[in-house]
Amino acid sequence: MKSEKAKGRRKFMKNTIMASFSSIVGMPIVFGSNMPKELLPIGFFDGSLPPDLIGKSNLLTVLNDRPVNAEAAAHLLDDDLTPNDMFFVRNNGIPPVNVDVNKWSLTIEGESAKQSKTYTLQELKTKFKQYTLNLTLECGGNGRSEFNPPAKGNQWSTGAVGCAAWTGVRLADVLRDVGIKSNAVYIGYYGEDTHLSGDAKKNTISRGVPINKAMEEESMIAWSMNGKDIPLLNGYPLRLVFGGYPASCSGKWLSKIVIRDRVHDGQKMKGKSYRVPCKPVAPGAKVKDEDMCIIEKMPVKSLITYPKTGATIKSTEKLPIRGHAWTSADSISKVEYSIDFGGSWHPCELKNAKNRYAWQRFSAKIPFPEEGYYEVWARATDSNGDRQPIILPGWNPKGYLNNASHRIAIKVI
Ligand SMILES: Nc1nc2c(c(=O)[nH]1)N[C@H]1C(S)=C(S)[C@@H](COP(=O)(O)O)O[C@H]1N2
Ligand SMILES: [Mo]
Repeated sequence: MKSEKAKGRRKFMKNTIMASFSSIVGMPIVFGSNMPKELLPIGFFDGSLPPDLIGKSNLLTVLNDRPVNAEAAAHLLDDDLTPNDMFFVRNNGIPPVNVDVNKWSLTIEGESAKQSKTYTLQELKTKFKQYTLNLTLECGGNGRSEFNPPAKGNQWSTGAVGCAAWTGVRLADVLRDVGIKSNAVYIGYYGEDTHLSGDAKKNTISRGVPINKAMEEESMIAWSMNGKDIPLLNGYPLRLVFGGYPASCSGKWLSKIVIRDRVHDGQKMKGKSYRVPCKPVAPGAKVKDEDMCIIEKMPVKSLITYPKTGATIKSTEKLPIRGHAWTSADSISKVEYSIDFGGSWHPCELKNAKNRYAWQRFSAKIPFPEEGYYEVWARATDSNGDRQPIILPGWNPKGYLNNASHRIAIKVI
């Protein structure tokens, strides 16, 4: 028989757990005392998601749950701005727990900083001018699953991309407030997530961007996504956002930025991480680390978000299609579609972006000559004249930068 003391302790534990459940669900769990202790409230995780995916849609495809990596299928990314719960998650470690926004601060330091300075979140919000920009984030490994020979790592399909309205301050304004020495070359970030090993001394990831990218007017330190707090999994309460560069540069749970007099040498800046062969190599080739170059600008790309692949349409009707196109250049200049496996291309309608590095909406109404199976392909060209390839671009050891045309299947009956 259990002692009264042990029973009391269990009851205390249960009440504490119930209180934290209630705070996450956002209201009291009325019959909580009846709830078997093995159960997690289903409202925690939208039905089918593991509790680690709090705040995310249960329609996401979970590629990995430790660390969490999840993406949305192409047709789920149809909104002009990607809803917070549909935005992909790419974690290298474990997000911080019990974030206290009132205590959150950001320190700027480094060899090329004129001083070391710490700002509370509140100071960032009041001291600097605020901006809201639509910025596209795409993981350098988006589309990795198509490479052959296969590349190790999360097997992203097409969904490690999203475009949200980010609110925050310009990184340049904050860096200038601290003072930048003339020998500055790069900035690096540090976040408050924990290494999978649990070792507090190890960084999960600490990447960055060249100083000229950091100083662009679209480079942001953001605390809000689509008018709401950034979801915990996407970096709550503070993150960097760099459109046009691999999303790995956009540090989440941001607590420190270093201004460096050399290329930042933090975790995942070296070896094969986020680097590609400086010169093209044959598929499957072994590449020496010294022949690998850091990925900077992301290539032009597009995604068909309507209809869903496999859709059926009557031969008497025109098929409406739409999607998004994005680039690290100033803008997308055209998007075309093909229904004859690239034999001929036809222009899509294209909307202007709200600002640089926002994705741009394209659409078309497609007539089909007769009944049968078709594929709709889309390809974008940007203002630099760069165009998406139809087949897989250069193989590389870690499967980065796949910007091949997106294809959907259509049955015409
Ligand atoms: N602190 C921290 N920042 C991070 C990461 C991380 O694991 N920890 N992952 C990076 C990578 S590889 C990507 S692709 C983006 C993903 O951002 P998202 O999860 O908000 O979509 O965050 C980047 N910033
Ligand atoms: Mo990434």
